[in-house]
Amino acid sequence: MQTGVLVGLIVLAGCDLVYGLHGRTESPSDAVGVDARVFPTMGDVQPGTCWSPTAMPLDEDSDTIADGCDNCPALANADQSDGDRDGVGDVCDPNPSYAVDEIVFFASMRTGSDLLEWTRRGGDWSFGVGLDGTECLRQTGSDPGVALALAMPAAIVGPTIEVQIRAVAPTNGTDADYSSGIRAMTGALADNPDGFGCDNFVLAGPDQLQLHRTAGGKQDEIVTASQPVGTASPYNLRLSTFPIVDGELRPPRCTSFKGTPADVSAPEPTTIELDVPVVPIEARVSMRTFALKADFRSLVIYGSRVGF
Ligand SMILES: [Ca+2]
Ligand SMILES: [Ca+2]
Ligand SMILES: [Ca+2]
Repeated sequence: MQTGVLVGLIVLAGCDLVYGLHGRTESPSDAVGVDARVFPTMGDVQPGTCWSPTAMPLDEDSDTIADGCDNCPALANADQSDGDRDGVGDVCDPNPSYAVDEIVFFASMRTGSDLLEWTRRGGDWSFGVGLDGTECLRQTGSDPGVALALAMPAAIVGPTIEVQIRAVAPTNGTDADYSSGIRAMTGALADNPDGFGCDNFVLAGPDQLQLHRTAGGKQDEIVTASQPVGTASPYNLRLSTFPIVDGELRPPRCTSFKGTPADVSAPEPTTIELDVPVVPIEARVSMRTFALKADFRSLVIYGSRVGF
């Protein structure tokens, strides 16, 4: 995707404040730190509408719908069902009952050029043939104990990040702390800015999914108990910064499930929620590894049409 197109999409994501035909009018009753908001429950995106203004002829999920016209480009959904008509298919919609979501970025990782404009914060990021025999984004850096990140150039409002990751090998041999994951960064581009991260810790015992918060350029303590998710490589990882539940904004949430996107019919989800204040967020998205080589596939970023 070209820079101008991406920036344009992001601008649209942040400025479309009047989207939606039918909204809830009641205020959240028990949310802490959440202002009264109106979230539309029905949009007006017509079936078959292409979300990308540029042609994306590949079909990542092999459901016969080309990526740029697929309302879930990384998950097979030939019927394109979209109950709230916001343009994001039911099976991948971060908020399927509220017409607030949109696809703002997708990279199949098969073309080798999808992420060339992103900023590299260490690591050896390159496109190549991964362990599954297909093209992917590979982080093969050998820096021990260093977060190796690739960050997108501009911020998105209320991002949900979804990616398929396959951990490959540790790079420091003995450290038990190997991880790969995604992050919504609310600070300036730095090695470890403020924001929320969702990592899967692997190769040192049972895989664990952890949602953590960073602040002041330093990673805080893990703010939720980790949960084992079994052997999960490859696994799909999703970080929703502000999911909407029963009409209220909820804290960030990590979800992970095993298998390829085509296996989503039988996911094994693990959901973790944080008891942290819900605040407006406009964040950059990054992918990262820590002392770990990994293959990344099928990056989807959803933005919010709701003005925070
Ligand atoms: Ca498709
Ligand atoms: Ca699809
Ligand atoms: Ca939808």
